[in-house]
Amino acid sequence: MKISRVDFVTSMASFDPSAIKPVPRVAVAGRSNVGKSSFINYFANRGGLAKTSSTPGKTKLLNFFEVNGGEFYLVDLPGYGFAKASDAEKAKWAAMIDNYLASDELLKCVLVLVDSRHDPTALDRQMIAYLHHNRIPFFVVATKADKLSRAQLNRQLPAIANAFAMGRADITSVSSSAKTGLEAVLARLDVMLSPQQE
Ligand SMILES: Nc1nc2c(ncn2[C@@H]2O[C@H](COP(=O)(O)OP(=O)(O)OP(=O)(O)O)[C@@H](O)[C@H]2O)c(=O)[nH]1
Ligand SMILES: [Mg+2]
Repeated sequence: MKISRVDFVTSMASFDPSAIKPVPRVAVAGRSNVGKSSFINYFANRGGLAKTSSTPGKTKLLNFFEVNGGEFYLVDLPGYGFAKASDAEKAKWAAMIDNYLASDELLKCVLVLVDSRHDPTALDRQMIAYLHHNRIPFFVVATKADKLSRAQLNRQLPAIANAFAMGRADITSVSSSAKTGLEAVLARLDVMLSPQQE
């Protein structure tokens, strides 16, 4: 797949399919601060398209980005597990994510981002279990690969796969700051978005 352009379209607090085109959606999910919005900027090759922050809890709405003038949408989701959020805020974000994932009939795939430096959290495992249970295709993308040496990555990626009861081949790693790893993600998306998958 070739990405020629990515444009921000709209933000929503609750999912309204009538506000966007009826084309496939690929959502980007993961813990707060894991690098979802940065990944979207890397994907778009456009810094500043999705708002990022070193402070967790930056993305607070569902943000829709149109790829290649309407081939599909990338959906930047609020992060889960933001420790400093109030219980009310956590519940609101969890409901927003759940409402979206459960109701978008054109959702083709979820990229579950995890930090390559850390073992997955209980919330990450919950997300994977949720996607399994709801039969939503997904794959895991380990972020911030630039923070680890090749040797460390070679240890950490199998550990992450293991924590999710997946194979090592089910995980790819990216660095949005060093701009590495996108090709492998795009190759998987090609498969996920191919008409045979419908
Ligand atoms: N070194 C490095 N830092 C990264 C990378 N990706 C993101 N970051 C940093 O991680 C922090 C969080 O990035 P965001 O993209 O805002 O994370 P997010 O998952 O969208 O966070 P929320 O919207 O709060 O859920 C920022 O300080 C980014 O600069 C990466 O590949 N390498
Ligand atoms: Mg974000």
